[in-house]
Amino acid sequence: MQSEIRKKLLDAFSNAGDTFLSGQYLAELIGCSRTAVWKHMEELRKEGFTLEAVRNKGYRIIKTPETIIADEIRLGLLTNFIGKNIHYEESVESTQKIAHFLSNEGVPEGTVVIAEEQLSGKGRMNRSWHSPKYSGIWMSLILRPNIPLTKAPQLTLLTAVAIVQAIEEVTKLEPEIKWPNDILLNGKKMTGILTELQAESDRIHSVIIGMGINVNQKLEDFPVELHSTATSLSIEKGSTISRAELIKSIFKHFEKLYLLYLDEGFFPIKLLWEGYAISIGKNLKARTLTNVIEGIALGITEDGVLKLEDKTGFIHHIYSADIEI
Ligand code: BT5
Repeated sequence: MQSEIRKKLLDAFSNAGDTFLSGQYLAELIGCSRTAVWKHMEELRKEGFTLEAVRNKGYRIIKTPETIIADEIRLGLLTNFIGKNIHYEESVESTQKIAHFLSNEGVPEGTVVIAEEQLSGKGRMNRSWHSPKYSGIWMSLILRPNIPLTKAPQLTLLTAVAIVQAIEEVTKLEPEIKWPNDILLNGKKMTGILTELQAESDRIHSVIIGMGINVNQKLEDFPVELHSTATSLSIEKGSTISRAELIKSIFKHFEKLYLLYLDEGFFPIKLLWEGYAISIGKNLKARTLTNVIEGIALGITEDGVLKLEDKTGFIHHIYSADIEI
């Protein structure tokens, strides 16, 4: 919906209070047909507005969507640096883009960019990430760890553990991790993680960790092509979940794991990760950029690399791939 039309509609409803506004009135107000009004109302509903439509009376808004209030996150936040500096936006192309920019500006480690909506959310390898308004957590975290470049993928695994622990704490659901960057519920993808680096030769300048978590979407809010593969926490739980509470919990678990990692290395994180992983011991197909390898997943190495044993007994080390179980 054009932002001008959206503003006109929301202003009209805000002035009307509890009074219904007829389809005819709204059509004249924004200069379109009544069918187009109905379509606009549908879009508002998808954004999280609760609407009432009554024949011969028209429409009214009963409840506006829950927005992520940065102050709500700050209140009771139990961390020292993760999430202490929040950069909040209503609508962006991609939070990753803003995080890269802010990182270059020298913002402190632990700064996060959170948006209510992404117009071109990014997945890996230039794929897109569907990020509708008010219903998910779309955020990018800026880190500046003093680790070699090759160890950066470990942070994707660490992030997955932090998100799973937070989801368990807040929703009591029990998600599983699919190597390297997916979190699933009932076999469907509910979270994706995108780790990007800013580095010179072997020195990491910063690591930007993008987290996309489907929280309050209904099935019909996903594009049709994702209906059989994607899910949200609220679909699985059957109730709405507070995004601010979940974000706070992710920050808490992340900081704890990250400090442990900087102190003791990847080993303790690896143990936790293995406890949540679904792919281990299973027969998998790994699609890399150049190859498809089939075999049994033996586990991950000390560096977080997937070990896959093929039919001949050869053990492949997979650094990056899409996995089919
Ligand atoms: C990922 O890529 O899973 C990484 C997603 C990272 C998104 C976050 S949101 C905040 C930050 N800002 C960004 O711009 N990105 C990050 P990949 O493994 O390549 O998976 C992408 C594939 O997942 C797509 O090709 C779709 O098939 C599917 N997909 C897209 N949107 C989805 C969604 N909302 N839920 C489940 N699956 C989705």
